Amino acid sequence: MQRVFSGIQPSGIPTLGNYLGAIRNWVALQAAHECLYCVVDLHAITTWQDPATLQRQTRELAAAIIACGVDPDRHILFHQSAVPAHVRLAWIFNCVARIGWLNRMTQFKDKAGKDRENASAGLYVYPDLMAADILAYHATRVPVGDDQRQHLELANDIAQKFNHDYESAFFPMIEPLIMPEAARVMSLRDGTKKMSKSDPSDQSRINLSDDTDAIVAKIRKAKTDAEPLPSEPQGLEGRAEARNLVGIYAALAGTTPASVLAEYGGQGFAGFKIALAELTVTKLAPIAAETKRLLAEPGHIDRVLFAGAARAEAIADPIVAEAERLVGFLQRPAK
Ligand code: AQP
Repeated sequence: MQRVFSGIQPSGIPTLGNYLGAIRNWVALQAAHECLYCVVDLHAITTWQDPATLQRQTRELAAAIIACGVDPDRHILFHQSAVPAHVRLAWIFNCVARIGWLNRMTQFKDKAGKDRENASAGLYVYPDLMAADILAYHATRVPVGDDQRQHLELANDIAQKFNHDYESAFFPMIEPLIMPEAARVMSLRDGTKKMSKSDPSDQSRINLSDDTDAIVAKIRKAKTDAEPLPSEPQGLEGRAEARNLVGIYAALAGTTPASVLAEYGGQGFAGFKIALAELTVTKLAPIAAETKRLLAEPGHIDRVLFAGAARAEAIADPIVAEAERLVGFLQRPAK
């Protein structure tokens, strides 16, 4: 059975983008894979996180992932900081990856913005830690949103260079699993910007914890243009906001933009937005309710995460110990 690894940062409340681009696929993959899903708190602190908020968001995110349908008994759900193998391997990968490779990462450029000199060193080497997250488990299948494709290519470059430098075939190649519909959900305020849980504007995103009123209001106010919806997907060219809303509808309904437009093409946005809000509420309300229920039981989420971490460590430890042996680090003597 192939091993799947994927992670999500506790840097805010998970959004519809995280759900459609990642978590929904995580749930589906459980049927035929061995899955490790990780709340990547080490990644989150590459940008400033208030400590108390980080703790709360780590629990809330884990609860939301379970509420979406990830099964922490049959698969493994854990938080990254509880498994030191990630950092051990990331350091080796910092020494394998080339500065020129990291310089090409568009996510660093986006997140660091104009003030690059003031970005954390952690943000710069983020892709090395991400490669370690996956390769510490010899995972080969990684479900991510389209925005993470470049990082996975870099992870494969790192694996290849490690294998070459240390004359081994130790690390396998990774295959990104990117679902075509709504692989990239965009901001409700700007169709050219990704929907992000850390966007300063709450109106730009739908949070998995939003109630019906909030969802309806955000979709009603979502930016659109003055034209009616086109009858075919080609008509969405150059209309980023319209394309985004149609893409979200198609992804939530499990259909294609073409069939959404076959139904709504020629109409204005008002009616379409009502239908989209209804669909979104139907899909997200049960998730929000279950998240709330899970969080009401004190200590439960922590117990789930630490139990997952112990099982994750049992897989990662021998793999990372072997990487360290290949590098030339002394091995712990047998007792
Ligand atoms: N807008 C999106 N559309 C599709 N997929 C998305 N993902 C995130 N945003 C979208 C996918 O969610 C997974 C987890 O992402 P992450 O939390 O590790 O980091 P991110 O990609 O940087 O997500 P955010 O929401 O934008 O977080 P912040 O605001 O903290 O930077 C990934 O698989 C990602 O593709």
